Amino acid sequence: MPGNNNAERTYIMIKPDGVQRGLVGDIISRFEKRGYKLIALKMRSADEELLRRHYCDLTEKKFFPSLLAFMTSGPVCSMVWEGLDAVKQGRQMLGETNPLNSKPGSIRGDYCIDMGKNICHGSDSVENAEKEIAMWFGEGEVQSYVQSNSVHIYE
Ligand code: IDP
Ligand code: MG
Repeated sequence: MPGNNNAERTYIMIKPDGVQRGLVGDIISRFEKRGYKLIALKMRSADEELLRRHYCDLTEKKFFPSLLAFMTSGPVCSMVWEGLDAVKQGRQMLGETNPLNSKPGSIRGDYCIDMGKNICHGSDSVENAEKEIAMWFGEGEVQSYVQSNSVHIYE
């Protein structure tokens, strides 16, 4: 429903370390249990061209080559979650970029210790979320459906 706050969308990605460590199910489960609606999901191996677009604000950083090597080291799991404040809540659920600053209870705060292997990505603004969704998913890959339990999730 356009114009409806409950329809905010965010792009969440489980990075190659999270896939290898078997955390896909747990991460999906956290978003499901929170009440968010899963509207797209797939695995893929990202190439350099896509990652340069995805991380366009970071390409000049010293750590970018190692980020690129890490992100192309194996498949990622891409998701779109929809719901109230999905972008900000998604970031809260992920934790801080540096796991040292991530509170226990967050994904990074529970599962990782190194900034270069921090398990997951979440969009940092509604605008970037829409860009990232369009980058990682094609038309028709994002579903539109009524979440039947929404009356128990929203006032
Ligand atoms: P975010 O993932 O929390 O949004 P960004 O600043 O957008 O953080 O950085 C993207 C990713 O680049 C981080 O999640 C992390 O994997 C990596 N990264 C960011 N800063 C550093 C750093 O200083 N050293 C190593 N890797 C970094
Ligand atoms: Mg970021």
